[in-house]
Amino acid sequence: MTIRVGLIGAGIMGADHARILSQQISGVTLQYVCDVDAARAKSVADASGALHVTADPHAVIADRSVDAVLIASPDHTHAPLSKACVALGKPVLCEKPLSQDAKECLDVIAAEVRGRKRLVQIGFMRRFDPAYVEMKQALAKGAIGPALMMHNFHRNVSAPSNFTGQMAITNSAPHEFDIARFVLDTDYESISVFRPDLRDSAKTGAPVFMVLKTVTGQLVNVEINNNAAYGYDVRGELVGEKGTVSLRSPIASELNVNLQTITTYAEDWRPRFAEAYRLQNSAWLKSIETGKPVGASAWDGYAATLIAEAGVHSLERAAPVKISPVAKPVLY
Ligand code: ISE
Repeated sequence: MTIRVGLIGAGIMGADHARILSQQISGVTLQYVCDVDAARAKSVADASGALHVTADPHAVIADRSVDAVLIASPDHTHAPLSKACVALGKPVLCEKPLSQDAKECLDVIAAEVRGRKRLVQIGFMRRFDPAYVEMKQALAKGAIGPALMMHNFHRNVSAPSNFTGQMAITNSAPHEFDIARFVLDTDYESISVFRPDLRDSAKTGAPVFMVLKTVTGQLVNVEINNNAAYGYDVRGELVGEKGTVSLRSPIASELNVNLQTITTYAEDWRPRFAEAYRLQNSAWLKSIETGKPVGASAWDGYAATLIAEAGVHSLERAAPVKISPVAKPVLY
């Protein structure tokens, strides 16, 4: 079965998904690359062998030659376009976040509940990262005893000029909010967010340090530093009563020269999580064939956005904020 995909968005992530689908996964063709920037859409289409280019996302979603949709357009378009896919019964892989607004996430959930079918997968690709999978498996089989804490560091080289300090919480941190829920198989009770005084005013967005309590008694801390300068560096350590499990970055080699051992950091998340994206996209396409959803659902997208909203409020109020989700529909 060949699955015909319509790609919406030809920016950093759209181009990378086009590369993954066209070069790393069989049984899939790209019918469309859609972007408001025609030149960018054509460039990605030419590189990936996509058949058509357009600037109209709804034409992509409605086209009968499109079996499934991958949304990699700007964040504010994710929820409306996901809803349009659900309305037409089209499976969709939507890049994170589902929305920056929890209420918008609930609209997508309501559309799926009405259709009685999960069609939306959210692009929390770390759930497919081999290191996080091993971390979750170690906990599940009791290798480290009951989980107590999870430490997370998420550092980018530098933040883009449009990146506000709040986006450390609403754009970057949703990865940690989701992966800690996934690994610990739990939900959050509260979040407290702190920020150090940034000396370099030229940098956009100071680091944030967050402490979350889970409903099952664990502590999760998350440092987001989008101006770390030295490299793209994501670390995680799960602490249990008998031991710990730490992530190891997929470094291919060590250079030994001049009395030194040198390893190199990735410049951004794409090489660091290349295997996670390949496995995520492959699993998504397989789920379309089997009809059995995989990965993060629209509910998981809502959960991450709800935590992010509470995190922004905690930073503003300089106080802990409780997390109060709505009742989870049976569908999830
Ligand atoms: C970006 O949108 C991503 O999703 C990356 O995985 C993350 O590392 C980065 O901080 C985000 O801005």
